[in-house]
This record gives sequence, C-alpha cells and structure tokens, in this order.
Amino acid sequence: MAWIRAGSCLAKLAIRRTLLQSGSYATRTRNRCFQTTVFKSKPESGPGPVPRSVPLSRLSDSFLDGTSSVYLEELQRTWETDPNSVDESWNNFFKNFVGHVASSPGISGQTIQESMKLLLLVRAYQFHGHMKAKLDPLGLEQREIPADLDPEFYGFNESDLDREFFLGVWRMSGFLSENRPVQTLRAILTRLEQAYCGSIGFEYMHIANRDKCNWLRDKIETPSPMAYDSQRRQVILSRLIWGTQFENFLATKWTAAKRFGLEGGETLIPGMKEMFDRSADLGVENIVIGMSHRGRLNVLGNVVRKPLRQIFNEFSGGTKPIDDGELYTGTGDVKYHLGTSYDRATRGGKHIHLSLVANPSHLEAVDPVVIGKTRAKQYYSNDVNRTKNMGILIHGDGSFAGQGVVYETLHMSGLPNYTTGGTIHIVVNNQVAFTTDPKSGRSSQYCTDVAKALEAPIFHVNGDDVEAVVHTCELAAEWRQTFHSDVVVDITCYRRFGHNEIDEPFFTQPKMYKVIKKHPSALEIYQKQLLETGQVKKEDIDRIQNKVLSILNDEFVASKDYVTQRRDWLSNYWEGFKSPEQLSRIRNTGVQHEILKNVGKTITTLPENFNPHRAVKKIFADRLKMIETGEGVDWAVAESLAFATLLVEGNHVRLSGQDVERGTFSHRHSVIHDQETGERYCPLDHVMKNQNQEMFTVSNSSLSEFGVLGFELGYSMENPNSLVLWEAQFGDFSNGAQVMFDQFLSSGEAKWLRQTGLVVLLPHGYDGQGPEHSSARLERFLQMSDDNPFVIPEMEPTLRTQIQTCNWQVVNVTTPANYFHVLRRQLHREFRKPLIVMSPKNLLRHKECKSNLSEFDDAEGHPGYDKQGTRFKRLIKDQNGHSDLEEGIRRLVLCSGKVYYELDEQRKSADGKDVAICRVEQLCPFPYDLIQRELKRYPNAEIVWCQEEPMNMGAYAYIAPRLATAMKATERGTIQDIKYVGRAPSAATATGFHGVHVKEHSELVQKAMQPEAIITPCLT
Ligand SMILES: Cc1ncc(C[n+]2csc(CCOP(=O)(O)OP(=O)(O)O)c2C)c(N)n1
Ligand SMILES: [Mg+2]
Repeated sequence: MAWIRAGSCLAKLAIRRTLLQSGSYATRTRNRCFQTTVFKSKPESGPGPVPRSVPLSRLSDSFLDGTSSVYLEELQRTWETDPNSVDESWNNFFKNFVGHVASSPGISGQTIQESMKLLLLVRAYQFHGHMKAKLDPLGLEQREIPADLDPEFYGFNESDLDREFFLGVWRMSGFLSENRPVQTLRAILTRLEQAYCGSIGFEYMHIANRDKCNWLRDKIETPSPMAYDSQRRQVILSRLIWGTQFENFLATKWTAAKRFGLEGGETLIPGMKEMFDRSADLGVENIVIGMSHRGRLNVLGNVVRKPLRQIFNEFSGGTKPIDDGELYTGTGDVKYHLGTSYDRATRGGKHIHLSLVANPSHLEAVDPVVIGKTRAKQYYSNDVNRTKNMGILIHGDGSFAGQGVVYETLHMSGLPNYTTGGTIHIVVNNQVAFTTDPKSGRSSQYCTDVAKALEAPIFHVNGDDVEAVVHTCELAAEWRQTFHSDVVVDITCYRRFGHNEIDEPFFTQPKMYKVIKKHPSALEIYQKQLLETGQVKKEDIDRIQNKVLSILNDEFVASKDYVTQRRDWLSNYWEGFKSPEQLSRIRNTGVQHEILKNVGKTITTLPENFNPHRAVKKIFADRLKMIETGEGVDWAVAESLAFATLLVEGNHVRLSGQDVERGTFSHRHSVIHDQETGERYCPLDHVMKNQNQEMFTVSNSSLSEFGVLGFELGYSMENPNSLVLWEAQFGDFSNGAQVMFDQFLSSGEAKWLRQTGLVVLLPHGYDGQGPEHSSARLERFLQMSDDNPFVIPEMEPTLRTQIQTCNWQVVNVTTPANYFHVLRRQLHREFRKPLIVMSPKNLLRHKECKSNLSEFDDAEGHPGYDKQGTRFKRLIKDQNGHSDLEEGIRRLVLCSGKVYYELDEQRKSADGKDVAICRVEQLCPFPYDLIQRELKRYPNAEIVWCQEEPMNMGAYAYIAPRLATAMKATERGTIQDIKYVGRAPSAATATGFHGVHVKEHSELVQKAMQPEAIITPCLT
C-alpha cells in the first residue's frame, strides 16, 4: 500500500509540524509509518492551524473538504506572512504552486484533491504501465488494460488535458520529483505513455526500497525519451546483422541440422554485446554465462567469439581429434551444449573475459553451476565488492517459469556465502515452449514473475525494437553494478521456425505461425527505420552485410581443415593437471606429527573469554585430549584435521549444505556460538596467522539440494587447489539433486573434459530411522560408475591409472583416519575426480570407530604406514593380524561401511575366529588388487558379500560381477559362489517399524557368522 502512504504524506507533514509546535511526542514518532489514528488531535490555541485527523479507513476523495480546506487556506496565509513558519514541504508546495499558477484563486481542497488523483494516476503507470506496453512483436497478446491507467477513472476528462496540475513535493525521482512540480495533464500523460507503455514494460514497484525505485524512476521517467546517436546506431545495426546472418548462413549450409536457431529473437545478440560493453565500462572483467539451446551457437560465435571455423567444423560433425597420445576427447557432446571461454575487446576499449559454461539438455540445470563458478572467481581474484566478476543467465520463457531450480538459484542470490553481487537474467521469451503455449505452461502473468520474490526489477521489452533491447540490457548492467543484486531482462520475441529446424510449428500454433510467416525480421524493421529517418545509408547497410557474409564464407572454407589444437579445458589454474590417459603418480597423504599436533591444538581450543554451550565445552575439551594423547580421534576431529592440514598447505576449503556448521547429528560444531553474546567462533579460521576468513568457509545453506549442489559444483570447477564439499542432510535427500549427479558429476568430464574434485557427503546407514533416513541410495552412484566389471585394469602401483580413467570414486569409509586420508587424497594428486562418500551417522560417536593420531602421520612403522607410506586404504584387511596365508579361515566376509562394526561384534560374541572380515572402503573404482590379495590369503574360505541394504539396493549388484572377475582370476569360482547376506529385496529402502529393523538386523549379522554354510536363496 505504498501509494496510500505517499498519498497521506501531505496531511502527515502538516500534522507533524503541529505536533512539533505543541511539543507532543512527535520526536518519538518521527520515523514511524504514518497512522492518522495515532494523532487524535484536539484544537489548540497558538499559532498555526490545527488539522482534522482522518483515519485511513475513512480516507475518501472528500477528506479535504470542509475544515481541511479551511486549514489549508489558513496555512497559506501563514506562509504568505512568513514562508519559514510552515513546514519545509508546505513551503515548497506553496512556493511552487503559487509561483506557477498566477490565476490560481488560492489553494483549495479541490486543488489538493486533483493533485492526489494525479498522483494516483502516476503511481498507476508506475505499477501497471507495463500492462499497456507494446511488448508482443506479433501483436497477438490480448491483455486487459487496468482501469486505473485511464484518466477518466479519476474524474479527468478532455477539458482537463491542458490544465496545469501540481505534482511535486513528494521527494521522489521521476515525474514526482521536486524539480518538475507543475505540468499539464497532457504533458504528464504523454510522458507516462512514452516512459511506461512503449516498447519497454518496467516492473519495479514490488521493490520495497525507496532509493532503488527512485534510481529506476530517474532512468525511466526522463524528461525526453531515450535516443542513441548515429554512431551507436551503426554499431547496433552491425551487431544485429551479425546475429541475423549467422543463422541464415547456418540455415543455408546445413539445411536439415538441428541448431535451435535464434530467428525471431536475434536482438539478443546486440543486446548482450551492449550489456557486456556497458558492464566492462563499469568495471566488470569476467563474465560467466549459462544458457540452454536457443541461440547458443549464435552467442558462442558472435558474443563469446568462439572461432567461427571451429563452430562450423563441429557443425559438420567435427573431426574427432587424432589420438596422438596428447589429446583426450572423452565421449563428447552435441555442439549446442559445448562451453568455451575467450577474451574479447569491448566497444569502450576494455578487455573482458567471457566463459560459457557447458550444459546438459536439462533446462536451467546450469544456473546454479554458473553462479557457483562466478562466486569462486570472485574469491580467487579477491573481488570483495563483487564488481569484477559477474554471472549472466539466459533462459527460455517456458523453462524460467517451470523449472524449480530457477527459484532455488534466485534464492541463493542474497545469502552471504552464496551471493555473487547480482546475476543478470535474460529471458528469450519466444512465447512458446516446444509446442506448449504460455497459458498451459504457467499460472503467472509473466514468465518472469518468480523473480519478483527477490525484488529484482524486471524489464519486459519488445524483441523487435533493437534499441529498446539494447537500452534495457545496458540498464540491467547499470543496476547490477549499482545495487549488486539480480535483475531480469525479458525479451518478448517469437520463434520464426519450429522448436528446432526440422519441426513443424503449424501443427500446434497455426494462428501464431500465420502471423510469423508474414512478419519482418528485427533487422528488416531496424534497417527500414534507419533508412527512413536518414540515419544510415543503403550503401552502409550493404557494406556491412557483404563484409559479414564474406567473413562467414571464409570461415566456412577454413573450417574444413580445422583440427582441435589444444585441450581447451585447461584454464589457467589447471595448468599441469593430467587428463585420464596421462599417468599421475599416487601420493602419500600422511602429515608430519608436529603439524598435526599444532593444528590439532588450534582447532580444539576456544578463545579464553568465549562462553560456549556446556556440552560444546566438554566436546572441545575431549577433542583437545584426543590430540594431546594421540588416542581415540573421532570422525569430526579427523575431518577438521583434514581441513586444517589442507589449509596449512595453502588450499581453499569450502563446506556447504543444510546445517553443516553444527552438523545434522550435532557432531561437527565447526562454528561455535557464545551463549551470552551470540558471537560466532570458527576454529578453522585460525589455523594460520592472519588467515583470510573465506579461506575456510563452512556455511549452512538454503534448504535446497539441486541448487546448492550445483553451486558447489560450479565453485569446485574454477580452481583445483580447493577442497569443496557438499553435505546432504541425509543421503536420501540428494535425489532432489539427481540431475546434478546424472548430468554433471558422473558424466561431466566425459562429455566436456571438465574436471572437478567435488566431495559429496551423504549420510547413510541402517539404524532404524525409517525409509527416508537410512539410505543414500548407494546403488545409484555405483550403477553410474563406469569401471568395467569384467576387465581387471593395470593394478601395479607405479602404472595404475584405474582411478584416473574412472568417472568418479564412491567410498564407504569406516575409520576416522581413512576419512582424513580420502579427503586429503582429493588434492594430493595431479587430476581431479568427484568423490561420493557414504558418510556415517552412528559411527560419529561409536566407541570402536576411533583412530590414533599415529594413523594420520607419515612416520615409518606407524599403523597407517605400509610399503608406500601413509595413504588412504581402499580396503581394510581383517584386524586379527592374519598372515599372508590363512588356510583355516572358513569364511571371508566382505562388507562396506558401518555394518563392519556390527559384524565384528557378532563375531566376537559368536567366537567366530575362523571368519575373516574385510572392509571394502573404496567401492568404485573396484580395488581388484587388494581383493585378489585377500582371496589368496584365505584359499579355503567361503566368500560372502554382506550388506545391510536390501538386495536390490546397496553395493551387491555392483560388487557381484567385479568380485566374480577377481575370483575368476584367482581361480576361486564364479559369481554363483558369492554368498549374499543382507536384507531381502524391497521397494522401500527400509522398514518404518523399529522392531522389524532390529529383527532384520540381528538376523543378517547372525547369518553372516553362522557356523553352517550360507545358502543364497535365489541361487538354490
Ligand atoms: C528439464 C527439461 N525438461 C524438458 C526438456 C525438453 N525440452 C527441450 S526444449 C523445451 C522447451 C523449452 O521452452 P523454452 O524454455 O520456452 O525455450 P525455447 O526452446 O522456446 O527457447 C523442452 C520442454 C528439457 N530439455 N529439459
Ligand atoms: Mg520459449
């Protein structure tokens, strides 16, 4: 109800003055919202008139009649005697009004009433002018024009058009500014129509911040309409020619190829280019772009400036680079998904680096990835004001309105650890999504309405008006650099052809396409306009057209011999990193004892005057003891030690996810809250002197999986010298981010040659918490793993590239020390691979799940030290000190994760000394060498795979063929000889009945230890 507040402003000012004079509680109410009912005034003697209080509920057109008009007349008389005796605003009012309207019979109630009505009319244009704007190039859109945009609605008629009205003491910019207080109704309406109802529809009145609205009003409600000079027009024209010719050229050369052309929305190209130029002028040096199929090739060629010959080469099917041992190509992707990055000069003579992020078909999935990457760029370039690195997202109208990840991404924009200082969103709004009309595709009026939740201004613009497109694009850049928040440019255009070039649009949109068929292109419209106004000569246009065509032809010729020359995935930070076919040395991950002790102390000690919660105080005291005694190190301390040692080595560490600061299971306590002051303390911010506070970042995230995981993924891809982790609250919830796992994490390197060392922590384990808190769906990650189940790769330690050629790593680790090493291993190697961790819940406090500090260090003879030194153990052999050959062992139980501790306990109680239990800590890639070693160690043992998950879940389906391959190689039988112990197949991941859980669990551990041979039911 902002207008009511403004409307009541006049009366408020007068009242305030009265109250000031009467010395009442005016000072107390100075900053409060105006409520007339608060001030039940009684007539007082003394100077100045006394206003009549009018409750808002009774505020009507006639409220200034009667005593109020008397009041005004008195006020005017007082002012005439001494202008300073009235409130400053009334002084302004009388000065302006009386000064301008010589014939004014004086200030009457009617005058004020008209002023207020006019004010409402202006406000109506500011609110709803966009509803009348000419946004649809096809003119098909039928919108009801709001009644409050009609002057008659306020009682104005023809005869009022040339009367002057008072508009201005409202302390606002634009029409309501103080320097244009008196105007004729005609003048006001003309400018309102020009400003709000032309080719641009401005939506901004949902923004609560007055300064931001005033900033926009200043830009929108200019005294005269915006216009470009002829030099700018030539540049705009040339850019539009490039955008248009590019599509025409592709269409003639590859008539039947899918390219998802931009035809109908070509003004995007000059718009983007001008936006980037303006951004560069305002200090932007790096732009990260995310976009889907529509116009992507055009943007790649004309905006990012990927060499046209390379694009054309890829169009012709591309020549898969010759395998010279240097070029790794992966599986590749279709041409309109590929990313790239280039430096380009701007119109203003600056340089700007542009990267277009590779993306999958899944619309909008790339959004959070772009934002995460942008944020990482800001961190590494110390861009504390976030003005040098900016993200741009280009959306389709259907996907912007429909895909939930858009909202998840928008909602990160203001969060301290996720903000990038504003993203510019451009919607290529072609008014159709494949075959779906907007009326079937969204419930909101505009496809951009979701952005209103963020208070982002939204500029709707007619895509046929290239200058308007350019103007809104520039304005968006200015907004972003001024307010450091998101902004949306919604280019309303059309799609000249079908969804792709071989699609028939008439099947479903016959009326629309009849109009489109006859509709001139944006370029034709602009050329005509420039020629008619004499801005450009025909020869100039022909010259540009010919030049563009000849370059396109030359590039086409050159494309035939084009061969990819270099790995384009190696950006600066990745120099020296290895691709999968280049052997990378396996490194140790142990850390010097003194360093462990030193950082260990820091991360377990709180400042003296800090008042932690009692329980936290005890936790930290226990942690310090672990470091001092070197014994009983638990999971949380091991994790902190991994982070701290990586930080000391100069790496950036960032952990994000829901409630990760404390930890879902109250185990991490990485940020501690002073119980008296509420102050926060993060021990890992202090492992080095003068440590940059962002070098270690731990941050609770918004309650999103898709968005936040995508963000962290983008973040992790920027610089390899960082450990970036995302933790799901419970592993099961990660399926909300399934697209990220399927399309980016498991397959991104193969498709786009982009590496990431992102760590995903997924709490997993059957402890009776029901179907949604037990399983992280381990089976899904294993099913997506690409290590061949029937081929044992080279496993010799000095030649092993197994982990490099595999798409990711999936681990289910059982000791704090091994967790420490697997995290450190992520950075202590010359390549990067995603790491999926089935992380524990009850092992966080399990009395047996402890490690000694000696397992973390690299001292020879210590428990973690083996032939190569101290490293992550892919498999942990039986703990009973077995020799290389144990013929008396009757059963070898292979398992993974926390079930090990339960099996070990059962073995102890059943006195199962003739049973060996081995933990497969790394499931993928499969540790063939270590499994074979264990098979050889127990030549007579029955081979059992034991898991706590149902048979159709967990690791069984993944393990069985690989274990069988290892068994075949060691002559230990076939897949039939693998005994299964675990839960029966099930639709739900776990039972919801606690009693059933306990029964199932004791049955499975007992079965694994039973004296009789195990019979797997399905194999009998
Ligand atoms: C998540 C997802 N769902 C469905 C599709 C299939 N699809 C590809 S393009 C498209 C229409 C997109 O419409 P819009 O966002 O308006 O973009 P336009 O193609 O019109 O530029 C659809 C449904 C997809 N690629 N991704
Ligand atoms: Mg569309």
